[in-house]
Amino acid sequence: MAYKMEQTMRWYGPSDPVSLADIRQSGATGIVTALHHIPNGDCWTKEEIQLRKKTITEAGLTWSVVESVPVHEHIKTRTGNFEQLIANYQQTLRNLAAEGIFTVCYNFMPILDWTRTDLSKELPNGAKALFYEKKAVQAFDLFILKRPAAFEEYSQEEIAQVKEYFHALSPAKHQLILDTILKGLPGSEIGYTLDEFRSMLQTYDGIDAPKLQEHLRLFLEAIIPVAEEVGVYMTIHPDDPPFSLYGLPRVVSTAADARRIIRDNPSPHNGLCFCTGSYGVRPENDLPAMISEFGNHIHFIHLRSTKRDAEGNFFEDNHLEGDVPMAAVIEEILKVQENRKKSIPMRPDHGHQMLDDLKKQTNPGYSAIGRLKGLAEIRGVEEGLLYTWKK
Ligand code: DNO
Repeated sequence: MAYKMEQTMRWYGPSDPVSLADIRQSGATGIVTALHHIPNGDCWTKEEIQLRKKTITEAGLTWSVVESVPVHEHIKTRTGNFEQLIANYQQTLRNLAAEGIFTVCYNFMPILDWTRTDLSKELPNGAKALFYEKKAVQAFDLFILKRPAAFEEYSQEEIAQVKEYFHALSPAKHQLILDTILKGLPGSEIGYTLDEFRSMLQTYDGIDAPKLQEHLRLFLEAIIPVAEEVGVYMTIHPDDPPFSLYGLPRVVSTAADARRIIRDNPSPHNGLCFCTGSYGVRPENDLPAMISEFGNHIHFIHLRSTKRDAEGNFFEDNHLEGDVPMAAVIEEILKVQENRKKSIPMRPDHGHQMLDDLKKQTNPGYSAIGRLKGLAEIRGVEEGLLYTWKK
C-alpha cells in the first residue's frame, strides 16, 4: 500500500477571493484555514469552530489543518498576561480536538511573520512572484527605521552600499518597501506603523536567541501535555526567511534548531511543519536529509521552491525549479509516510500570479492558478515516483 500525500489548500475564510468551490476543482480534498477574525490571544470557542467547519464540510471538503493558532507576543516575551494567554491557547486546542481537528500549525517568529520586499516581481515570462531583496531590508533597517544597533551590526562597506541604494530609491519604491514590510503579509495577524514597530522592537530588548529558545521550550512544556491528552499534533512553522531580521532573534531556521526543539520535548505531538521554501533559503539545510531525520515529527508539509542569488536575495521560483530539490524531497516524504503507514497533509505553498489572476486582487502568494499549477506538478512527481516504486 502506497500512501499519497493528503492534498490540501490554504483558504483565508469567507472573504478569500479564492472560494472553497474553486479549491475543490483543484483536486485538493483538505482545507487549511484559521479563524482570522478572532483577536490574537483569545480562545477559539467551540461555536466559532463549528461554524467554520460546517462551511467547509458543506462545500464537500475537510478542515484538515489549522494554520495558524497564532502565538501572542506576550507568550514569546513571557511578559504581561502570558499565563492567561497560554491557558487560552490550551483551551483552543481542546475545542479544536472536540470538533475533530487534530493538526495545528504555529510559528514563534518575533513580531513579524513572513517577510518579503516585493509582492509582484515580474518574471521573464510575465507572471509575478514574491521577492526578498536584502538591500531593501537593510535600507529599511538603517535609514527608515534608523535602528541604532544596525549601524554596528553591518560593515562600513555594507552601510555605504545600502546608503547609495537608499538614496537612489524612487518615492514609490520607498513607500512599497515600507508598506510591504510593515503591513504584514496574509496570515500574519497584525500590521504596524513605523512607531509601533519601533516600540515592539523594544519589547525584545534583552531577549537573545537562547532566551527565545527557552521561551519556546516553556511554551511547549505547557502546550504539549494538552495536545497529547486531546490528540492534537502541533507543527511549528520555520522562520521565513530563516535568519535574524532587525536584530530580532529567530530560532526555527536550521536543522540544529529543529533537532533542539524535538530533543527538548520528544513527544510525537511536538511536531514540525516542514516548509521547504523557508528552510530552503539556507544552503546548508539539506532538505531530504532533514525529512529523513525528523520524519516522525513532520505532521504538515508546505511545498514550494525559492531561488537564491549571490547577493542574498531570493525569489519564489516554479515549484519544481529553484534551489529546492523537489523530487528528492517528495521521495523522502513518501518514504516517511510508508514507515508511518499514513498520509501527511501537504499544501502547495504560494504560487505565481499568472493568467487571469493577474487581473484579480488576491492574497499575495495565494492566487488560485499559480497554486493549482504547483499542486498539479507536485502531484505529477508523486505519481511518477510511486509508479517507479511499484515496478
Ligand atoms: C506564509 C505562511 C506563514 C505561516 C505562518 C505559520 O505563506 O507560510 O504565514 O502561515 O508562519 O504560523
